[in-house]
Amino acid sequence: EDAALAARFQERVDAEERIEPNDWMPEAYRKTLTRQISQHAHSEIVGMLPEGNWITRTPSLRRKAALLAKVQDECGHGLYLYAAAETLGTAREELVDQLLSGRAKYSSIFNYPTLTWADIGAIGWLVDGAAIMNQIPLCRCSYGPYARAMIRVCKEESFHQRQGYEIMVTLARGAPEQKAMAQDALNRWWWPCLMMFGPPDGDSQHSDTSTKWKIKRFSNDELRQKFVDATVPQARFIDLTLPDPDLRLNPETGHWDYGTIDWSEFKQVLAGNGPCNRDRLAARRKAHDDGAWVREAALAFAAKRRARAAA
Ligand code: FAQ
Repeated sequence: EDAALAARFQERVDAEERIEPNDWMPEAYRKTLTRQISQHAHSEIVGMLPEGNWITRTPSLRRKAALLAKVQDECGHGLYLYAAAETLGTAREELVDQLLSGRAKYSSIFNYPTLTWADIGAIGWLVDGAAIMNQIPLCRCSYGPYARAMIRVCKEESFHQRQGYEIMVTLARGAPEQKAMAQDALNRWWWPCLMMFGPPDGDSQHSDTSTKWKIKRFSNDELRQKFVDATVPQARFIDLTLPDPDLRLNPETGHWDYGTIDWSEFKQVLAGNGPCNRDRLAARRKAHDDGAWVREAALAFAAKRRARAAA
């Protein structure tokens, strides 16, 4: 690669200029962004499944309307993100194929089951809360299409987070059984949510280059800490207990110190051995197969239109 082009590229990034699809960029920049954006897209699409599980069993019509809207938003985010990834030169069909064949990653968090209604509250509160923490800085990502997509996505995630927290507030102030259900969901989702931010900084292989290229603005551990600090008072407000006996305010740093994360669990989930990995991929494959007729019809229609235009 041309060293002068690479230097010019880095200058533009350092000057906070946005890189656009037709601009020159290092191959490794294109590759890591395609990786991250497509993983993000897959996460949105697979992320519809745990909550989709409860659409037919919401406790009220109002809850159903909100949950339906949220899950539809996630689908929209996925499509938006596939479109952003495509601007880097890989076709959506190829990206989807990577997911369905098990070659692509998606967020570890979506490999956990939604056992009770309270899980829908916990996902909105914690999973969307973590997603926002990670995505707000991505609104300033050096790659234009990704940064712009994130602005709208973050606005919607913020509504999702409130929706989830409000479910938790309602349960936590309800009957003892409801409060117990909320606590149980918090117990199960807390640690996996901390893992969403990725491996500890020392083990994060992409962080150095992604920071240099201003894809990442904060490290995995920095965002994880921000999330813990933001969530502790929210849990206290509804009188729920975070399942971490080591959690305490550090008077020197002003941050909440937390206990040791079980990274072996994270590795197992990434290796395909989480509680729901197989179910999630099976559901996506079935949806893809069931939708084959739509793709065929769309292609046939496009071919007809082309033939008509040529005639
Ligand atoms: N799960 O070197 P790093 C949502 C992988 S929110 C699985 O630190 P990087 C909204 C990583 O890919 C969730 N894999 O990597 C929603 C890499 O593997 P690779 C999606 C993980 O990229 C809410 C390896 O470990 N959000 O969907 C995870 O610098 C509710 C080494 O890691 C995004 O994708 C993990 N948790 O930092 C939807 C945000 N963590 O690729 C429905 C955009 C790490 O070499 C319902 N992504 N890995 O094979 C990012 O910000 C970054 O990619 C990080 C990882 C921070 C996730």
